[in-house]
Amino acid sequence: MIDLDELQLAARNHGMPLELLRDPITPAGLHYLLIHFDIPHVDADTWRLEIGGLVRQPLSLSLAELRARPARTIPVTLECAGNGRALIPDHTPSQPWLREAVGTAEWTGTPLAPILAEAGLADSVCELVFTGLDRGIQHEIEHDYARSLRVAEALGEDVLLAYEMNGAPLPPQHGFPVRLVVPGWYGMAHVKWLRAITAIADEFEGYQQAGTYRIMRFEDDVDGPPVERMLPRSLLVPPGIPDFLSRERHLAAGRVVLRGRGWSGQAPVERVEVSDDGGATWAEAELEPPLGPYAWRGFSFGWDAAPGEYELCCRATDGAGNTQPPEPAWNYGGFCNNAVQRIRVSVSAR
Ligand SMILES: Nc1nc2c(c(=O)[nH]1)N[C@H]1C(S)=C(S)[C@@H](COP(=O)(O)O)O[C@H]1N2
Ligand SMILES: [Mo]
Repeated sequence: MIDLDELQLAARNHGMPLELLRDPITPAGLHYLLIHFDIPHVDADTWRLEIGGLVRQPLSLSLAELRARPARTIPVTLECAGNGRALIPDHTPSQPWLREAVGTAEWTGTPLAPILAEAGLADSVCELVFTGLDRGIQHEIEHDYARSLRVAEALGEDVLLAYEMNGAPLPPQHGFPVRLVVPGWYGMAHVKWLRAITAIADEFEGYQQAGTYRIMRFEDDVDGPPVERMLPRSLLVPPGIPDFLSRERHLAAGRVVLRGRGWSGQAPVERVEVSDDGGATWAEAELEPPLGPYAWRGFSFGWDAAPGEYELCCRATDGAGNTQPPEPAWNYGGFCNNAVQRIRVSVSAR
């Protein structure tokens, strides 16, 4: 069960209502939200992005200067690494997501790689550190929210300094004025309220990099593999109508088209299967054309619903052969739970 500390986080950070899976692009106000500390107040006129550390030419860019650079818009699915945490027993107390910490927006920004080229990375550079304007205390460590990327990842052609979400300036809660977008990676890499990019010669030791986002076997197990790219996952638009409290679904017998979306940060989704018996048997869903290489892919499945009780499931497989397990793999942080979704459905005679 969740405690009051977790409820306090859940009341600040909202998920995407799963019925929004019907839309390819999630409206900004319905996209999930994860904010570790407070939303910083930012004056766009005086804000600057400082690019420094081991570079030949440090840069200081205003919002107008960033906006004047070449722009790209990419639909990107973002998912919190803790999505599904509440369904993992005995995890560290944290944001108690069920399955709703996901959304897809069109992010507009300027590619990072040419800016790093202009700054001129020294040969000794190992990682780039991305620091936000937000500060707080986690695990008794006071720090600015900061994450790093290895040079090769930071130079990826689709990594953006994004200043628009769905064609409008970033809302305060999503990182105004500028956030990092690292397509394919779990949410923690997409640093909001960006203030600095620093080139360093070692591996970054900041708390959000070295002290968490690891597959931990016990508290303070920081030697586990780092959490990076999203594992494949798929979710159904909940069919029929919900019961207010249990959220169990109710529908009338007959043909229903089940719809949903699947994604993976490892490789594009190539297959989705649906089950109406809790995963005992599976049938192929039909895939919609992809929205882009980093966005969820729509699917549909024609289901002949006879009166009875069902457990609907769906399962995505990506082009690298990764798929979803029936049960979560346990880890102390409650990360990367991509177990198949289970929806209780009650079908009544017409
Ligand atoms: N500066 C900063 N960036 C941040 C965070 C944060 O707390 N501070 N949270 C991260 C996490 S854990 C996630 S899942 C995503 C959530 O992005 P969203 O709120 O725009 O959906 O932002 C990431 N970037
Ligand atoms: Mo997250």
